[in-house]
Amino acid sequence: MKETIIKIEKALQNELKNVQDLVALNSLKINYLGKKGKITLLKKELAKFSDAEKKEFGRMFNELKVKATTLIEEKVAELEEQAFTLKLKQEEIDVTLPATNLKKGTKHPLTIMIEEIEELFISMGYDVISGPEIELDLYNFERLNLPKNHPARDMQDSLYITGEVLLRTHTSPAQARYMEANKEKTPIRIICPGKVYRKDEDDATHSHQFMQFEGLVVDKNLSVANLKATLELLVQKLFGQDAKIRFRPSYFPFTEPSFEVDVTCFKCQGAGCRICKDTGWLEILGAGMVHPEVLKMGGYDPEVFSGFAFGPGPDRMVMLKYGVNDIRQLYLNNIDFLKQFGRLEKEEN
Ligand code: FA5
Repeated sequence: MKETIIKIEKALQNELKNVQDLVALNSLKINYLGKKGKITLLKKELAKFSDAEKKEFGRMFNELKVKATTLIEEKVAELEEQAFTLKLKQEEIDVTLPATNLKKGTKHPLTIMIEEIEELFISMGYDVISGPEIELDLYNFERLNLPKNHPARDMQDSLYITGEVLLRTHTSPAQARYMEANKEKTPIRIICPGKVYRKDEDDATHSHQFMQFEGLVVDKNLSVANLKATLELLVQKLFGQDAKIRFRPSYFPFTEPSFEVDVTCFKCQGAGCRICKDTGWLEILGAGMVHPEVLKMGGYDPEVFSGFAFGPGPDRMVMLKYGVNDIRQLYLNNIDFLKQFGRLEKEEN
């Protein structure tokens, strides 16, 4: 019996050395400690011996069983550790490998334009605000000195939702809303970029949805000179230091005097070409001194306060700056067209 026990232990130790994985180890365990395993069957042999031998062999048998269990458990731990280390190695990340070149999206040209405009005005102390695209007739027209049935309402073909609610036709309601909310607070210096909507027929220069941004300054002693200086800075930032502007008299019910503002043609620098129809100038925005009635309705005494406002259309400015000849390109989501505006994308191609 003694020899058998020693033999089994040796055999177990030898076999354990060759076990490479947990599956093989499990069958080895069954082979020794399972119901019909070599060690388990040995117990039955004990019955054959005298009481004294039973005592000695029984102790040896128990020691063998404990030892076998321990050796197998240790082997389990060893194999698990090996498997874990292997897994870590397989999943190791080489941080020195060059990164894969992910295709990046690009900013939409309108976003680029608006961000450039915002940057300039923020640097001059303006706040950037937003207003609702679904607007009340009250702010879109009435508070801007356009009472019901005013003929100038026809200047902007409107999309009404109910009798009193419409899609804003311009960003000018921001003027009325901001003055109302900040009564008597001066100075006001805001720009309000956003989408506007008109029942215009879409063509190369008109879209039924386009961008505008409203500029409004209210303070004491403001004059057309302040408006002109501000707009000069704007066009120089967008079209270069040599860009010049000129004011032409115009009419908006909410400004007096009112102007159409032209910028020197980006293509011919004023010499005259096809783009500017040989005039050397391109129209970019409407502007003027805030009408006394609009100041009054906004809660500002026109005897004390004055203001200027301007409303450029970034779509047309993008067209001018980048030579886009059809406004609809800005709304078609044509990837090839949009890609041209991403500096990063350009570098990649
Ligand atoms: C206005 O909307 C006035 N609210 C601007 C203003 C603000 C005047 C403050 C005085 C003081 P107008 O309708 O001209 O004005 O539009 C302003 C600009 O929006 C135009 O110069 C043009 O750049 C752009 N625009 C007008 N209609 C369209 C259109 N259908 N598609 C694309 N851009 C347009």
